[in-house]
Amino acid sequence: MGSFARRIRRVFEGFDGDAILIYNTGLVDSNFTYLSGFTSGIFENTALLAMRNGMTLLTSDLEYETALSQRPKEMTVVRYSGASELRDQLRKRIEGKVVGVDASFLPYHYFRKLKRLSKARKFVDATDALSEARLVKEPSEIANIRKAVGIVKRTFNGIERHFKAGMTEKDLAAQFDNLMRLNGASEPSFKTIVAFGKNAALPHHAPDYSRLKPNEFVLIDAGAKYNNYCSDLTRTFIFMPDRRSEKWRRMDDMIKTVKSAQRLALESIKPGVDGRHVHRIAADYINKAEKGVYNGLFIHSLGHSIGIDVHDGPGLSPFTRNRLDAGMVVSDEPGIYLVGFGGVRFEDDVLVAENGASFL
Ligand SMILES: [Mn+2]
Repeated sequence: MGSFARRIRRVFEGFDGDAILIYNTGLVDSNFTYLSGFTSGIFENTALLAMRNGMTLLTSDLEYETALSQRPKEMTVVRYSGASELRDQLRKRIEGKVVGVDASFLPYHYFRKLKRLSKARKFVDATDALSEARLVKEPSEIANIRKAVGIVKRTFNGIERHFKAGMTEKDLAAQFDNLMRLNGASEPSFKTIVAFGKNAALPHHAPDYSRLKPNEFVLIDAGAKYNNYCSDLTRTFIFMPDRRSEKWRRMDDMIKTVKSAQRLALESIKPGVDGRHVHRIAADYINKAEKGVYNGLFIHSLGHSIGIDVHDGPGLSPFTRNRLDAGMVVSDEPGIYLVGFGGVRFEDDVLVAENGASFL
Protein backbone atom coordinates (compact mmCIF):
# COMPACT_ATOMS: atom_id res chain seq x y z
CA MET A 1 0.00 0.00 0.00
CA GLY A 2 1.32 3.44 -0.93
CA SER A 3 1.99 6.02 1.67
CA PHE A 4 -1.04 8.13 0.75
CA ALA A 5 -3.41 5.16 0.64
CA ARG A 6 -2.28 4.52 4.21
CA ARG A 7 -2.97 8.13 5.18
CA ILE A 8 -6.48 7.93 3.74
CA ARG A 9 -7.07 4.68 5.61
CA ARG A 10 -5.86 6.21 8.86
CA VAL A 11 -8.24 9.15 8.50
CA PHE A 12 -11.23 6.90 7.74
CA GLU A 13 -10.45 4.71 10.73
CA GLY A 14 -11.80 7.57 12.85
CA PHE A 15 -14.56 8.72 10.50
CA ASP A 16 -17.60 6.81 9.25
CA GLY A 17 -19.03 9.23 6.67
CA ASP A 18 -18.67 8.86 2.88
CA ALA A 19 -16.12 11.54 2.07
CA ILE A 20 -13.90 14.19 3.56
CA LEU A 21 -13.77 17.56 1.88
CA ILE A 22 -10.79 19.80 2.56
CA TYR A 23 -11.37 23.25 1.15
CA ASN A 24 -8.54 25.80 1.01
CA THR A 25 -9.74 29.36 1.05
CA GLY A 26 -6.74 31.70 0.96
CA LEU A 27 -4.73 29.65 3.42
CA VAL A 28 -3.69 26.04 3.01
CA ASP A 29 -5.26 23.59 5.46
CA SER A 30 -2.47 21.46 6.96
CA ASN A 31 -4.69 18.42 6.32
CA PHE A 32 -4.50 19.32 2.64
CA THR A 33 -0.71 19.17 2.96
CA TYR A 34 -0.93 15.84 4.80
CA LEU A 35 -3.15 14.19 2.19
CA SER A 36 -1.51 15.68 -0.92
CA GLY A 37 2.14 15.87 0.14
CA PHE A 38 2.47 18.97 -2.07
CA THR A 39 5.51 21.12 -1.37
CA SER A 40 4.85 23.75 -4.05
CA GLY A 41 1.79 25.79 -5.08
CA ILE A 42 -0.71 28.05 -3.31
CA PHE A 43 -3.91 26.08 -4.05
CA GLU A 44 -6.28 28.85 -3.20
CA ASN A 45 -9.95 27.88 -3.66
CA THR A 46 -8.95 24.29 -4.22
CA ALA A 47 -10.99 21.36 -2.96
CA LEU A 48 -9.53 18.01 -2.02
CA LEU A 49 -12.11 15.27 -1.77
CA ALA A 50 -10.94 12.11 -0.04
CA MET A 51 -12.93 8.88 -0.17
CA ARG A 52 -11.98 5.42 0.98
CA ASN A 53 -10.82 4.43 -2.52
CA GLY A 54 -8.86 7.56 -3.46
CA MET A 55 -8.76 11.33 -3.75
CA THR A 56 -9.93 13.94 -6.24
CA LEU A 57 -8.41 17.38 -6.41
CA LEU A 58 -10.51 20.16 -7.92
CA THR A 59 -8.24 23.02 -8.76
CA SER A 60 -8.02 26.04 -11.05
CA ASP A 61 -6.02 26.52 -14.24
CA LEU A 62 -3.51 28.42 -12.14
CA GLU A 63 -2.44 25.37 -10.13
CA TYR A 64 -3.30 22.52 -12.49
CA GLU A 65 0.22 21.80 -13.81
CA THR A 66 1.77 22.16 -10.35
CA ALA A 67 -0.74 19.63 -9.03
CA LEU A 68 -0.17 17.16 -11.87
CA SER A 69 3.58 17.15 -11.35
CA GLN A 70 3.32 16.44 -7.63
CA ARG A 71 0.21 14.29 -7.27
CA PRO A 72 0.43 10.98 -5.47
CA LYS A 73 -0.86 8.04 -7.48
CA GLU A 74 -4.00 7.85 -5.33
CA MET A 75 -5.06 11.31 -6.57
CA THR A 76 -7.05 12.34 -9.65
CA VAL A 77 -6.60 15.98 -10.62
CA VAL A 78 -9.53 17.82 -12.19
CA ARG A 79 -9.25 21.40 -13.41
CA TYR A 80 -12.09 23.88 -13.25
CA SER A 81 -12.44 27.36 -14.68
CA GLY A 82 -14.76 29.58 -12.73
CA ALA A 83 -16.85 29.18 -9.59
CA SER A 84 -19.85 27.59 -11.31
CA GLU A 85 -17.74 24.78 -12.74
CA LEU A 86 -16.23 24.12 -9.33
CA ARG A 87 -19.74 23.95 -7.89
CA ASP A 88 -20.93 21.51 -10.58
CA GLN A 89 -17.88 19.27 -10.15
CA LEU A 90 -18.31 19.24 -6.39
CA ARG A 91 -22.04 18.61 -6.53
CA LYS A 92 -21.58 15.70 -8.92
CA ARG A 93 -19.31 14.00 -6.41
CA ILE A 94 -20.92 14.68 -3.05
CA GLU A 95 -24.64 15.08 -3.67
CA GLY A 96 -26.54 12.93 -1.17
CA LYS A 97 -23.41 11.94 0.76
CA VAL A 98 -22.29 12.37 4.35
CA VAL A 99 -19.29 14.68 4.08
CA GLY A 100 -16.72 15.52 6.74
CA VAL A 101 -15.03 18.91 6.86
CA ASP A 102 -12.19 20.30 8.94
CA ALA A 103 -14.33 22.63 11.02
CA SER A 104 -11.28 23.86 12.92
CA PHE A 105 -10.02 25.43 9.70
CA LEU A 106 -12.90 26.12 7.31
CA PRO A 107 -14.40 29.57 7.93
CA TYR A 108 -18.14 29.57 8.60
CA HIS A 109 -18.71 31.88 5.65
CA TYR A 110 -17.28 29.29 3.23
CA PHE A 111 -18.95 26.41 5.00
CA ARG A 112 -22.37 27.97 4.47
CA LYS A 113 -21.62 28.44 0.78
CA LEU A 114 -20.47 24.84 0.39
CA LYS A 115 -23.53 23.63 2.16
CA ARG A 116 -25.85 25.60 -0.08
CA LEU A 117 -24.12 24.72 -3.36
CA SER A 118 -23.12 21.11 -2.93
CA LYS A 119 -26.36 19.36 -1.95
CA ALA A 120 -24.53 17.00 0.35
CA ARG A 121 -26.90 15.00 2.55
CA LYS A 122 -25.11 16.06 5.70
CA PHE A 123 -21.91 17.79 6.74
CA VAL A 124 -20.14 16.59 9.86
CA ASP A 125 -17.04 17.71 11.71
CA ALA A 126 -14.05 15.48 10.86
CA THR A 127 -11.49 17.57 12.76
CA ASP A 128 -10.70 14.91 15.36
CA ALA A 129 -10.34 12.08 12.84
CA LEU A 130 -7.92 14.19 10.81
CA SER A 131 -5.80 15.30 13.73
CA GLU A 132 -5.66 11.82 15.28
CA ALA A 133 -4.55 10.30 11.98
CA ARG A 134 -1.60 12.67 11.99
CA LEU A 135 -0.40 12.03 15.54
CA VAL A 136 1.67 8.92 14.79
CA LYS A 137 4.24 9.78 12.16
CA GLU A 138 5.51 7.65 9.29
CA PRO A 139 9.28 7.15 8.90
CA SER A 140 9.40 9.71 6.05
CA GLU A 141 7.64 12.28 8.22
CA ILE A 142 10.05 11.64 11.09
CA ALA A 143 12.98 12.06 8.68
CA ASN A 144 11.64 15.47 7.65
CA ILE A 145 11.14 16.60 11.26
CA ARG A 146 14.64 15.38 12.07
CA LYS A 147 15.99 17.54 9.23
CA ALA A 148 14.01 20.55 10.48
CA VAL A 149 15.42 19.99 13.98
CA GLY A 150 18.98 19.67 12.65
CA ILE A 151 18.68 23.01 10.86
CA VAL A 152 17.77 24.82 14.09
CA LYS A 153 20.42 23.01 16.12
CA ARG A 154 23.09 24.02 13.61
CA THR A 155 21.85 27.60 13.82
CA PHE A 156 22.01 27.56 17.63
CA ASN A 157 25.54 26.17 17.56
CA GLY A 158 27.07 29.27 16.06
CA ILE A 159 24.63 31.89 17.32
CA GLU A 160 26.59 33.19 20.34
CA ARG A 161 29.18 34.64 17.93
CA HIS A 162 26.45 36.98 16.73
CA PHE A 163 25.61 38.35 20.20
CA LYS A 164 26.74 42.00 20.45
CA ALA A 165 26.20 44.46 23.29
CA GLY A 166 23.63 47.03 22.18
CA MET A 167 22.02 44.92 19.45
CA THR A 168 18.21 44.75 19.48
CA GLU A 169 16.02 41.68 19.77
CA LYS A 170 14.81 42.41 16.24
CA ASP A 171 18.41 42.40 14.95
CA LEU A 172 19.08 39.00 16.45
CA ALA A 173 15.75 37.53 15.29
CA ALA A 174 16.48 38.65 11.71
CA GLN A 175 19.94 37.11 11.83
CA PHE A 176 18.60 33.87 13.27
CA ASP A 177 15.94 33.56 10.55
CA ASN A 178 18.46 34.24 7.84
CA LEU A 179 20.88 31.65 9.22
CA MET A 180 18.08 29.05 9.38
CA ARG A 181 17.38 29.61 5.69
CA LEU A 182 21.07 29.36 4.86
CA ASN A 183 21.13 26.10 6.81
CA GLY A 184 18.35 24.65 4.64
CA ALA A 185 15.00 25.83 6.06
CA SER A 186 12.29 26.64 3.53
CA GLU A 187 11.02 29.20 6.07
CA PRO A 188 10.70 29.66 9.83
CA SER A 189 7.89 27.47 11.18
CA PHE A 190 6.62 30.38 13.33
CA LYS A 191 7.70 33.90 14.27
CA THR A 192 11.04 33.56 16.02
CA ILE A 193 11.01 34.64 19.65
CA VAL A 194 14.04 36.54 20.90
CA ALA A 195 13.81 37.91 24.45
CA PHE A 196 16.55 39.74 26.35
CA GLY A 197 16.71 40.14 30.12
CA LYS A 198 13.37 40.52 31.86
CA ASN A 199 11.51 40.08 28.54
CA ALA A 200 12.45 36.41 28.80
CA ALA A 201 9.85 36.12 31.58
CA LEU A 202 7.13 36.47 28.90
CA PRO A 203 6.88 33.09 27.12
CA HIS A 204 5.51 34.57 23.87
CA HIS A 205 7.41 37.85 23.80
CA ALA A 206 7.65 39.43 20.31
CA PRO A 207 11.15 40.72 19.49
CA ASP A 208 11.28 44.52 19.91
CA TYR A 209 13.90 47.26 20.14
CA SER A 210 15.19 46.20 23.58
CA ARG A 211 18.99 46.23 23.57
CA LEU A 212 21.32 43.50 24.75
CA LYS A 213 23.27 44.20 27.94
CA PRO A 214 25.97 42.18 29.71
CA ASN A 215 24.97 39.58 32.30
CA GLU A 216 21.47 39.15 30.84
CA PHE A 217 19.40 36.27 29.54
CA VAL A 218 19.08 35.72 25.81
CA LEU A 219 16.13 33.41 25.15
CA ILE A 220 15.58 32.23 21.57
CA ASP A 221 12.59 30.05 20.61
CA ALA A 222 12.65 29.16 16.92
CA GLY A 223 11.61 26.55 14.40
CA ALA A 224 12.39 25.65 10.82
CA LYS A 225 10.26 24.13 8.09
CA TYR A 226 11.67 21.41 5.91
CA ASN A 227 9.57 19.62 3.27
CA ASN A 228 6.36 20.84 5.00
CA TYR A 229 7.46 19.63 8.47
CA CYS A 230 8.24 21.78 11.48
CA SER A 231 10.67 21.87 14.34
CA ASP A 232 10.44 23.95 17.51
CA LEU A 233 13.41 24.47 19.83
CA THR A 234 14.36 26.89 22.59
CA ARG A 235 17.70 27.78 24.14
CA THR A 236 18.52 30.25 26.90
CA PHE A 237 21.97 31.84 27.09
CA ILE A 238 23.59 34.37 29.43
CA PHE A 239 25.36 37.15 27.54
CA MET A 240 28.78 38.13 28.99
CA PRO A 241 28.12 36.44 32.34
CA ASP A 242 29.48 38.06 35.49
CA ARG A 243 30.08 34.90 37.48
CA ARG A 244 30.65 36.73 40.74
CA SER A 245 27.29 38.48 40.71
CA GLU A 246 24.26 37.42 42.72
CA LYS A 247 22.19 37.88 39.55
CA TRP A 248 24.34 35.40 37.63
CA ARG A 249 24.01 32.81 40.40
CA ARG A 250 20.23 33.05 40.20
CA MET A 251 20.20 32.90 36.40
CA ASP A 252 22.55 29.94 36.37
CA ASP A 253 20.44 28.09 38.92
CA MET A 254 17.29 28.68 36.87
CA ILE A 255 19.03 27.23 33.81
CA LYS A 256 20.23 24.15 35.70
CA THR A 257 16.78 23.57 37.20
CA VAL A 258 15.00 23.78 33.84
CA LYS A 259 17.53 21.50 32.15
CA SER A 260 17.12 18.89 34.90
CA ALA A 261 13.33 19.07 34.62
CA GLN A 262 13.58 18.62 30.86
CA ARG A 263 15.83 15.57 31.25
CA LEU A 264 13.57 13.98 33.91
CA ALA A 265 10.54 14.44 31.68
CA LEU A 266 12.33 12.86 28.72
CA GLU A 267 13.21 9.81 30.81
CA SER A 268 9.55 9.27 31.69
CA ILE A 269 8.30 9.30 28.09
CA LYS A 270 7.41 5.95 26.58
CA PRO A 271 4.48 4.36 24.75
CA GLY A 272 1.42 3.94 26.94
CA VAL A 273 2.24 6.80 29.30
CA ASP A 274 -0.31 9.62 29.64
CA GLY A 275 1.08 13.01 28.55
CA ARG A 276 -0.39 14.57 31.70
CA HIS A 277 1.84 12.37 33.82
CA VAL A 278 4.97 13.60 31.99
CA HIS A 279 3.94 17.22 32.51
CA ARG A 280 3.45 16.49 36.22
CA ILE A 281 6.99 15.13 36.60
CA ALA A 282 8.58 18.30 35.19
CA ALA A 283 6.22 20.62 37.07
CA ASP A 284 6.75 18.86 40.42
CA TYR A 285 10.50 19.03 40.01
CA ILE A 286 10.46 22.78 39.30
CA ASN A 287 7.94 23.54 42.04
CA LYS A 288 10.02 21.75 44.69
CA ALA A 289 13.50 22.85 43.55
CA GLU A 290 15.53 25.24 45.74
CA LYS A 291 13.07 24.91 48.66
CA GLY A 292 10.21 26.11 46.49
CA VAL A 293 11.53 29.44 45.14
CA TYR A 294 10.22 28.54 41.69
CA ASN A 295 6.88 27.18 42.88
CA GLY A 296 4.15 28.13 40.39
CA LEU A 297 6.55 29.79 37.93
CA PHE A 298 6.24 27.09 35.25
CA ILE A 299 3.12 28.51 33.66
CA HIS A 300 2.47 26.51 30.49
CA SER A 301 2.16 22.95 29.23
CA LEU A 302 5.30 20.88 28.98
CA GLY A 303 4.78 20.09 25.33
CA HIS A 304 2.71 19.74 22.21
CA SER A 305 2.70 17.45 19.20
CA ILE A 306 4.87 18.54 16.25
CA GLY A 307 4.41 17.76 12.56
CA ILE A 308 3.07 19.68 9.59
CA ASP A 309 1.85 22.22 12.16
CA VAL A 310 4.08 23.46 14.96
CA HIS A 311 1.18 22.68 17.28
CA ASP A 312 0.13 19.45 15.62
CA GLY A 313 -2.18 18.13 18.31
CA PRO A 314 -2.10 17.31 22.02
CA GLY A 315 1.19 16.37 23.62
CA LEU A 316 2.18 16.79 27.26
CA SER A 317 -0.52 19.04 28.67
CA PRO A 318 -1.80 18.91 32.27
CA PHE A 319 -5.38 19.25 31.03
CA THR A 320 -5.86 16.68 28.27
CA ARG A 321 -5.57 12.96 28.47
CA ASN A 322 -3.19 11.81 25.77
CA ARG A 323 -1.81 8.30 25.63
CA LEU A 324 1.62 8.44 24.03
CA ASP A 325 2.38 6.02 21.21
CA ALA A 326 5.49 5.01 19.31
CA GLY A 327 5.94 7.33 16.33
CA MET A 328 4.62 10.48 18.00
CA VAL A 329 6.79 13.58 18.10
CA VAL A 330 6.25 16.00 21.00
CA SER A 331 8.11 18.97 22.38
CA ASP A 332 9.64 18.82 25.88
CA GLU A 333 9.85 22.44 27.01
CA PRO A 334 9.81 23.26 30.68
CA GLY A 335 10.43 26.85 31.79
CA ILE A 336 10.68 29.17 34.78
CA TYR A 337 9.28 32.69 34.41
CA LEU A 338 10.18 35.25 37.05
CA VAL A 339 8.37 38.47 36.15
CA GLY A 340 10.61 41.55 36.38
CA PHE A 341 13.76 39.41 36.40
CA GLY A 342 13.78 37.06 33.41
CA GLY A 343 12.93 33.58 32.26
CA VAL A 344 14.45 30.34 31.12
CA ARG A 345 13.10 27.73 28.73
CA PHE A 346 14.75 24.78 27.07
CA GLU A 347 12.89 22.97 24.35
CA ASP A 348 13.71 19.90 22.29
CA ASP A 349 11.62 17.69 20.05
CA VAL A 350 11.17 14.14 21.26
CA LEU A 351 10.53 11.03 19.23
CA VAL A 352 8.50 8.45 21.16
CA ALA A 353 9.82 4.97 20.30
CA GLU A 354 8.93 1.41 21.34
CA ASN A 355 11.68 1.30 23.94
CA GLY A 356 11.53 4.86 25.26
CA ALA A 357 12.17 8.28 23.83
CA SER A 358 14.98 10.45 22.53
CA PHE A 359 15.61 14.01 21.42
CA LEU A 360 15.62 14.38 17.65
MN1 LIG B 1 7.00 24.63 21.44
